Amino acid sequence: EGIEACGKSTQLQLMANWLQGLKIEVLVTREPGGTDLGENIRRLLKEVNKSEKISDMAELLLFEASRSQHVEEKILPALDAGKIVLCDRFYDSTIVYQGAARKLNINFISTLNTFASRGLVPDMTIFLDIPVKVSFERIAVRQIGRDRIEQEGEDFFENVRHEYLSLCRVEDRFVKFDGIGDVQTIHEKIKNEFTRKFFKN
Ligand code: Z5A
Repeated sequence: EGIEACGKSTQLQLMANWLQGLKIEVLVTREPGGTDLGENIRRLLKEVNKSEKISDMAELLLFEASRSQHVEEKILPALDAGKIVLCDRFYDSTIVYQGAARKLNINFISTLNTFASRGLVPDMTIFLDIPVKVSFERIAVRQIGRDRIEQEGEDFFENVRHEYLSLCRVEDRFVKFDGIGDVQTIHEKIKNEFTRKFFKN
């Protein structure tokens, strides 16, 4: 989890490579997306459509629809098969983006999250923390333009980051890492924490 361009996808792929090197089966997936339906919803949510604004509530329900399909079609079967599921964003993104930033009711979102995910709770949630300024700088050097949500202003992402930091304080499954610094060094720190938590008694 984290604000845009915090390095989630980079670190997730490094973790997948490491685990696969240990002959551990992993499912690498993402939200929104992860299934055909979810990837279609993802396109709808990311595209900038100047003629129609997606309402905040419709946006929330689209994220939850993607999640519901994802959990049923991909995540639960992978867990049943004994795989480790590495997911780029999960329902905490809905708490911070649709709850803290869009200002929809967080208790209601928690209920929807539980419903859409069939009560699943991640064993560990990694939060990569970077300042909003750094996020904007990383997005600016990227070749692709800003998607619909990325076009929100600085205050929006400050609220997102602030809520992630609050979650880190209250949810035991959250582990916070500094997302600034050398990619490999961050990977080593995540790997060490993962090893401590899951591979040592
Ligand atoms: N969203 C929501 O609102 N509600 C929900 O319930 C869910 C999602 C599930 C999904 O976007 C959007 O949906 C997202 C939240 C919302 N919206 N926004 N805005 P996404 O998943 O496609 O993309 P993203 O979350 O915005 O992240 P990203 O752009 O894909 O970036 P990332 O995965 O965090 O980082 P990265 O791709 O690994 O790296 C980004 C760049 O930084 C890249 O050029 C790297 O080379 C560079 N990088 C990575 N690590 C470093 C370090 N350590 N130093 C320097 N540069 C680095």
